[in-house]
Amino acid sequence: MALLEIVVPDIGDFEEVAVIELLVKPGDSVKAEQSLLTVESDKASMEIPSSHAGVVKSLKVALGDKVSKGSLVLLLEVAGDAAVPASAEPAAPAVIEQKEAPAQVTPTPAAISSVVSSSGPVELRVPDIGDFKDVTVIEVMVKVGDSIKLEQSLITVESDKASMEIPASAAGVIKELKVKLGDKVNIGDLLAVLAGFAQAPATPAIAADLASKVPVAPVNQAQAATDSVVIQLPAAVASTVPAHNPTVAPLGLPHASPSVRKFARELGVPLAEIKGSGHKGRITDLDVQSFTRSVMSGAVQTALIAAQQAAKPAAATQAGDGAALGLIPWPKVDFAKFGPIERKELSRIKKISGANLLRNAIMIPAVTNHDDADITDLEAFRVSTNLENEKSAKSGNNTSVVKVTMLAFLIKACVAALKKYPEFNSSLDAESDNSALIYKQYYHIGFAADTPNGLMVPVIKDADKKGIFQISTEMGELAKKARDGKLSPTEMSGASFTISSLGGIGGRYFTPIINAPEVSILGVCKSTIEPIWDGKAFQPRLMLPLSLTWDHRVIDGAAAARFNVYLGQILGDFRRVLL
Ligand code: CAO
Repeated sequence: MALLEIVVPDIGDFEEVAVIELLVKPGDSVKAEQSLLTVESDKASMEIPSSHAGVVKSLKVALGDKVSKGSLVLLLEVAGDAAVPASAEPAAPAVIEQKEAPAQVTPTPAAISSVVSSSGPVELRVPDIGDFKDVTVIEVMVKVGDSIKLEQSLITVESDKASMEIPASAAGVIKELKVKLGDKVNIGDLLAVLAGFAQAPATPAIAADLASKVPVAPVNQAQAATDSVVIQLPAAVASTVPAHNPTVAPLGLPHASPSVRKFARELGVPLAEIKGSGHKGRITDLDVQSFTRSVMSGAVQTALIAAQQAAKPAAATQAGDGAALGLIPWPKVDFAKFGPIERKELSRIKKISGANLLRNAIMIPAVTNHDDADITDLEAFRVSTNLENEKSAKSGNNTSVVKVTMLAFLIKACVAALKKYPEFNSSLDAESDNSALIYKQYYHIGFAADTPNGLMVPVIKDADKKGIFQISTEMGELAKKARDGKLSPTEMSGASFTISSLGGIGGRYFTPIINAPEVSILGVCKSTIEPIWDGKAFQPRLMLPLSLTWDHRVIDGAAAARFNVYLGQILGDFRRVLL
């Protein structure tokens, strides 16, 4: 085994670009060419892939860090030793090969001057876009007759790993458009013909800027003699499209081009909340505009009311001053005036989950039903099962002792209730503006885990097919991973229902926030012995407080009450599952 330093390769003109997404963590096995992180400048984002297969030993960058060519990204443990250098320069094999970065073509001064002085029709062709071949046009941002500016994006192309915006190297009016949605393009393909340089840059300063940013192919002699000038477009800028990858956690980047992301950032619009109307659900600038309009026009009135009710200090930190929702500004207080204070940055998890919680609290018309389940017999069974296990372990009959937890029984009971009331295991179909319900035929149950860094929700997949022992084992492993910060995105995604248990801590009832796009969540608190009237006398029974929050767009109050009653009946007597 050898340790390899992975550094940022030559990424062209990009300097001091921000790390906006970490796609791996220590302990992860990565394949060669697997993406490690995403960086973003104001114009583009790109994934930095690994040149080697190996295991991530440690990360050397954090979200928000600024990196440039040569910055150390991570240490990778790779098989073999002598063949691998301990530290690799960008050009060395340890880093992403040059071909992975946007190709750079150095323009000649002659080429530049021919660009800026020509006034005839101009053919715009696909530049050298590295290894990308037969990439699909997924967005055409211009049309015939459009006056385009220098560097305005013309089209977006997409491979299975990345999307690229192709900007214009010259200003002018589009006379002919040679590509349409769905076309496959390659280097050199003709994209459009400009009717001359209506606003061609002419000053030396702009020409110099062109020289640094716009690679221009040598002018073809034959064409130079005519009015047409063949211009090679700037090297493509790559943007990641992780939304296509089902294993990526819901916190991945929305499916949008860099310019749309920039536009959204400028307006303070959270892209994650926008439903894209473009190809494959891609978010366009029109989507960003209409989202902004709907917020400003009060179309999310319900949301505003909920926001006013739910506004808490933590919410303000996640949503700026609330102005985007039309709320009065959040009070900014100089607390130091009143006494000693200490400021501590929120953890990354808190920042991310805070934004999600705020969105869910605002967007979902949520109601919570409280009920109690009599778990006297179930708890007795759980305790005796654990005792039997321990005994059998001591006598050497059972080497792997699994502690059976109440949460494991709750998961099984919830699966039974979800089967009986399937709308609780559904999601609104965002693709059709919430006009349909998607009923899931799988039962992946998320459970909230308290970790030193904040709340995480690992998921027990296919809980309907697993027994109590297996669920208890998996839960123990996932909860440990959550506390150690080692959960993978896959282990946190795909839940169809969530349980938040505060049973081990205390309290009576609470109002959990739905984990969108799920439509309900069960909160569980500490069970206590209570006097329950059996018709003749009060009996001491162990009662478990349940708090079921549900989305009123999907579920009615009566259904929620039935779900809780049924859940209580199952927890009271699991044999009912068989009925
Ligand atoms: N009532 C009474 N006691 C309970 C109970 C309940 N409902 N649930 C668990 N307990 C007891 C258990 O019996 C156990 O006691 P012993 O140590 O004496 O055996 C103890 O609490 C710990 O229980 P456990 O090991 O079974 O753990 P758990 O399944 O309750 O919890 C986990 C696991 C990951 C859910 C928990 O560690 C956790 O993180 N809980 C917090 C979740 C949270 O933060 N929710 C809020 C989300 S909204 O902000």
